[in-house]
Amino acid sequence: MILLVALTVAGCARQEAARAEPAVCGSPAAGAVRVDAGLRAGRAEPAPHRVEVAEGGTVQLGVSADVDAEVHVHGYDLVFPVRPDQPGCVLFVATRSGLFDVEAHPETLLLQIEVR
Ligand SMILES: [Cu+2]
Repeated sequence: MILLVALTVAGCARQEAARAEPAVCGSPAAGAVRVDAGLRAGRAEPAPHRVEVAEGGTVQLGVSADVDAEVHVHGYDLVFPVRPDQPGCVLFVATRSGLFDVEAHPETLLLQIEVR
């Protein structure tokens, strides 16, 4: 059973975020835009970049890290954990247009998702 848990997110303006359901990282989801990001030695790798997604499209976001971290997709308020031995993934439908930061908390910007 998977529980959705509201939790406090430090380091940004959002007070609450939904804990995202883990998704499968390895296999690309059909029709989804695959976005990968990494956190290495406290920095985004590759360097923070912008990814365009059509509104209504599905995004499959995968993040790997060399430390334990929480990844936060702003605007959609999705949070999921990553660990060195376990990349984190989330699959979501881009129903809101705009420019949204994806952070590794507390404050490392990994990338921006532009939904238009
Ligand atoms: Cu955040």
